[in-house]
Amino acid sequence: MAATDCLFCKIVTGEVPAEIVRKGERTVAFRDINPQAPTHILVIPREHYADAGEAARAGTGVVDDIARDAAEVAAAEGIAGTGYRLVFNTGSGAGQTVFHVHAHLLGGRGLEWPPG
Ligand code: IU
Repeated sequence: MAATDCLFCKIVTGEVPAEIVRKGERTVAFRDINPQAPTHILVIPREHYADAGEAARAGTGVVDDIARDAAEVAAAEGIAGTGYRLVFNTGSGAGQTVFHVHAHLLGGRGLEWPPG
């Protein structure tokens, strides 16, 4: 179910434009407007969940769908071989600013650890 006034729900419905790279049965992937790496794509479920914990607790397998579809996008972007990072910022203290769960798919450059 879409949440009113959720920007990412509006990207799913097409009300808000985005550079979509993959439309799946349960997820949509689009390029981040403020990329932090040569490849920076957000993978989101079509259904609205505030964060990764809420999505996992729903018990619908949607977090698996996100991870699997992100792997497909990584392969299509040519970064599956060199490696990529999938990040769920969860909570404002961890940098979450949009409260519709999304995995950041980052790659195309060396990625340091620990992250900032
Ligand atoms: P965060 O983990 O909630 O901070 O990530 C939100 C991301 O959404 C962030 O990287 C933004 O650049 C990105 N984003 C976007 O791609 N398109 C938008 O219209 C908005 C944010 I608002």
